[in-house]
Order: sequence, then C-alpha cells, then structure tokens
Amino acid sequence: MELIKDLPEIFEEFAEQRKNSFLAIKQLKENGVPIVGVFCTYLPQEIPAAMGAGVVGLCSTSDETIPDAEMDLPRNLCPLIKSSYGFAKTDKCPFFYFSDLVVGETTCDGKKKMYEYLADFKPVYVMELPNKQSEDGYEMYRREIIRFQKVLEEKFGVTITEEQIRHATKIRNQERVALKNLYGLMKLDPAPMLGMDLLNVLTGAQFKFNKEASAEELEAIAERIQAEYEEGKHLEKRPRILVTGSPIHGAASKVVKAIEDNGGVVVVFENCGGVKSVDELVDESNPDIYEALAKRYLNIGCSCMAPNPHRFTLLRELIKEYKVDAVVDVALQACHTYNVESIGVKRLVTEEFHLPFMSLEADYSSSDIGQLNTRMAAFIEML
Ligand code: BJ8
Repeated sequence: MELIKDLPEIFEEFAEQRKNSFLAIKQLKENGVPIVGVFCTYLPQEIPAAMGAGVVGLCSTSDETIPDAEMDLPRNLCPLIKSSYGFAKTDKCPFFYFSDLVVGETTCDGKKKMYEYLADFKPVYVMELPNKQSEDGYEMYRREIIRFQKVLEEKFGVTITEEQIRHATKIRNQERVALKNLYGLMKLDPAPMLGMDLLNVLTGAQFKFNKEASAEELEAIAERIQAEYEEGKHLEKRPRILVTGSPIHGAASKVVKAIEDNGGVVVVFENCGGVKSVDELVDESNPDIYEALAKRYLNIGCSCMAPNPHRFTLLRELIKEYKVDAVVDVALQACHTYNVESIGVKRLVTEEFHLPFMSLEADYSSSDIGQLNTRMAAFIEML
C-alpha cells in the first residue's frame, strides 16, 4: 500500500524541530550555555560540544533575506551564501542572534569572502581548512582543530579536557549510527517512506541539542518504520533516485519534491545533511583524538576538495547499496565547485553504471518549479 500517511508522531516532531528549537536555544542562552553558530559540515562539533556549548546550524536555506544580501553582495553568487549573509544582516535568524561565536571554514571562495563581512555583525572565527585529503592535510587540520579549541577556551574562559572531547565524540558517534540506521532503511525495495519525509527528519535532527536523547529517538523511529514495513506499510514500487551535490534542505528541497511529485522516490541523499556528513565515524580507538577528528572531518567528500575522491567512492557504494535507478546532481546556482565536478559525476553514473543522469542548477526561488516539474516528469517517465 502507498504510504504518505500516518507517519509516527515523533516523525512530525523531528520535522518541526527547527522551529521548536528557537525556544530551546533561548532557554540554553538564559541558562548561561555558550552558543556556537556554524555553517558547514567540516566543523568538528565535538570540540564545542566538549565544553557543553550548544552547537547550532545557522539559517542559510531560504530566499527570504536574499534581496537584502544583494544590496551588498553580487547577485550572481550562490544562494546559500547570500541567504546566510542576509539573515545575519537583517538579524532575522534566531540562532545567529543567540550565537556567541560564529565559526566558518575556508571552503569555497564565496563563503570565505562572505565571512569577512559577517564579522561586522558577530564575533567570527574561520578555521583554516586544507583543500587536500593528504597526510599533510590531516596534519594541518589536526593543528587547526587544536587552535580552534584554544580559541574557544580563551573566549569562554574554560578548559577543554581530552576526556570531555572523547565523551562528546562517543555521543556524536552514537547519533551518527542512529542516523545511519534510519536512512539505511531506504535500502528496502519498495522504499518505506518518501525521501522528503526522511529529509525533514535528517534536518530536524541537526537541531536537537540533547544528542543522547536524539540518538534514542532516532533508533525508536527506525524500529517503528521497520515494524510497519513488515506489516506491509510502505510505498508502492517507484523509480529509485539518488540525489547528490550541494546541500538540499530548505528551499532547494523543491528538487526532491519535484522528483517525488512526478512518481520517483529519493532513496538516498549523498549531500551534506544526508550521508556525506554522517557516514564516517570518528575512530574512538585512535590514541590521538585530534588526529581521529582531523581524519574523519577532512575525509568529507565536498567539492571544495581538489581532487575529491571520497565523494566518488561514496557515490559508488550508495548506487549499489540503494539499488539506484537514476542519479540527479544538484548544484546551487553559481556554485563553481559542484558545477565543475558535475561532469565527473556524470561520467561515473553513465559510463561506469550505465544509469540515467540529470544535472541541474537550482536557486532558492520558486519561479522555476513549473519547469522543474516538466523536466522531472520526462526524466522519471523514461525510467
Ligand atoms: S562540506 S557542501 S556544507 S562547503 S553550495 S556555499 S560550496 S558555492 S555549501 Fe557546503 Fe560545507 Fe561543502 Fe557541505 Fe560554496 Fe557551493 Fe554555495 Fe556551498
């Protein structure tokens, strides 16, 4: 039977979590908990978490503040960067408002430059991220993580111990395992749920501040979905799509909606917020915890890395494990790194796997939804 249906209530709660966490962050702030605002998956969250800080993803996925940003920044710039800046400039992001420190990384050029201006509104620290996953790169990022720890210690007048970092690592790993178990259910064929429902939960989980509780809740959701699947509650068979590329939550999720409104199901998100940011655990057995963190984080297969082999290794695994029928590569508008890398993804998908492939460039507006639907309908029809 087709299930678009009575998903467990907790599902709804996760999907609403971003909104609900406006209040939670205010509460944390009132209780004197330091708040660290972040933009990118390369941030080693275990370090601020070790000192008990609330770590929160800053608003960057809506077009609401883009006109304000365009007064200062070029129009032909990635919407994620304009949105981030616009929210800071207009002070419309509660998470930014409550942040004591905003942390960025030297990822793409547009973001790097934007962080310079962000410092007009908040204290900003930019981590030096190597662009190569080599031994030198790991060593450099290890040093940078230690430098970041010192920045936090000085700013907040605390000492962060290795034991605290190890504890935070264990908790984050538990959450990663729970997330993997949940999205791993999409390996089932037919799929148990829509990709959009999964995406909402994955996004909501990023706004759960109590990570221990979050891991337990995610496990409970996964068990429930599995049990319902065994009772026959799942989608009908649909073409199974892998989505890859720039971050896809928020306004960019219009692509996911277009895929699913036209009969497909997104069974796996390789993007940040999906598998890319969760897949690898931090090696807790490594006697050097900084090295373990540096390796785990620098291994993230973002197109800012040159070359970027880990994205392609992950894509190969996911295409096989999730029995994918086609791949849709989404680059945000004017995102040079994902746009340039698209030809490599196309070659992998069409030449190695002989699967249909679509690449598209998306912004945050709703003006192209009609066109998107037409393209997607034709693409899915052909599968
Ligand atoms: S680790 S994907 S969260 S950088 S889409 S702003 S790259 S021009 S968002 Fe990202 Fe970290 Fe990478 Fe993930 Fe620049 Fe491209 Fe815009 Fe991007």
